[in-house]
Amino acid sequence: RSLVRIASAAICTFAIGANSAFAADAVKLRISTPAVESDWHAKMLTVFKDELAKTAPGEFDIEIHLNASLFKQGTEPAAMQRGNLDMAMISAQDIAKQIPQWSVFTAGYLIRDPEHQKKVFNSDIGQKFYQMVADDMNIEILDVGYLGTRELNLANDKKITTPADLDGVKLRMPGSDAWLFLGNALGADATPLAFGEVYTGLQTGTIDGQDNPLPTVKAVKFYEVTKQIVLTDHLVDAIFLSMAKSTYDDLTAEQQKKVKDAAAVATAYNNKMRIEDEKSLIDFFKNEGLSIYAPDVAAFRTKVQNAYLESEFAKDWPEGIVEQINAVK
Ligand code: KDO
Repeated sequence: RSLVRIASAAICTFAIGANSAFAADAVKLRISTPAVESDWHAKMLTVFKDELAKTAPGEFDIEIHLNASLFKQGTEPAAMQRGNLDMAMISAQDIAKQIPQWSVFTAGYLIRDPEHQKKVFNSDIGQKFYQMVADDMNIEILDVGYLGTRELNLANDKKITTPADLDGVKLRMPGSDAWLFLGNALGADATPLAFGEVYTGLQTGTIDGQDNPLPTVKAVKFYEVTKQIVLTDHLVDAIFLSMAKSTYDDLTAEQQKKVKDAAAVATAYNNKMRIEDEKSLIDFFKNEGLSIYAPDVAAFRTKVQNAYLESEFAKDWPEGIVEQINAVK
C-alpha cells in the first residue's frame, strides 16, 4: 500500500507540482451537520480539523458542511453506512432508531449534568454502548460532546409552570419517535419539524415553541421570534462525533489514534464553551426582552420519568441500566 502511495504521489508531483503531492495522498473526510456556524458544536468541528492539521499535517483533507447542506438532519447515519459520508455528529435519538437499547439515552431527566454525561460515556457503560454502534451500525464513535441542557422556548408569554400548562401547545421536536415521545411526555403536542425550518415555523405560527439548549437558542436567533424560556432542564443532551467504520478501518493505527485524540480536544473545547455560555445566557435573553420562567421542575421530572419507565422503549433497555447510570458519580 505504501508503495502505491509513493508512486501516486510521485506521479502527482510530476503532473501538477510539488505542493499537490500531500493533498493527493490525504484522506478526505466529509462531515455533515445541521448545526449553524456560530454554534459551539459547529466550531468544535473546526477545532477537530485544526488539531489534525497540527498533529497529522497533510494527512487529512477535512470538509465541513454546515446547515444540513450535504445531508438532511437525521439521515447522516444511513449516509455513513452507505459509504457516502465519512463523519457526522449523531444523536442518541438517531442511534435508537437502529439500536433500541440506545433509547435509554433519549429519556428525559436521566443524565444529571454534563459531568455525569462524560463519566457515563467514559465508563464501561459507554464502552459497551459504543461497541453496539460499531458492531450493529458500522459507525465508530470518536467521542461524546455536550450539546447542552434542553429548555422550552415558546412564542407566546403565557406562563408555564407544570406539564398541564403545556396542554395543546404545539411543541416542535426533531422528527423521530424518540424525540416526539419526549415532547409529549412533557405535556405538549409534539410536532416534528427539521431544525432548519424551526425559525420560520415560530415566526409564522405553525408551531408554538421549540426546545433546545440555550447556546443554540442564541446561535440560531430563536429569541427574535419567541417570548419566553422555561427552564425545565428536561434533557442533558449529547452529540456523538462519529466516523463511518469503512473510513475508520482504512486509517493506520497511528491515524486512528490521532483522530480520537483530536476528537477529545474538540469535544473538550465545545463542552467548556457551552457550559460557560449556559451560565451567562439568561441575562442575554432578558436583555432581548424574553421572560425567563423557573417552572415546577419536580412536576416535570415526575411526569417525564414515569412516562419513560412505563413506555415501550423501556422494554428494550438492558436489565438494571437505569440503576447503573444513576450509580455513576
Ligand atoms: C434539534 O433539531 O433540535 C437538534 O438540537 C437535535 C440534535 O440532535 C442535533 O441534530 C442538533 O439539532 C443540530 O446539530 C443543530 O444544532
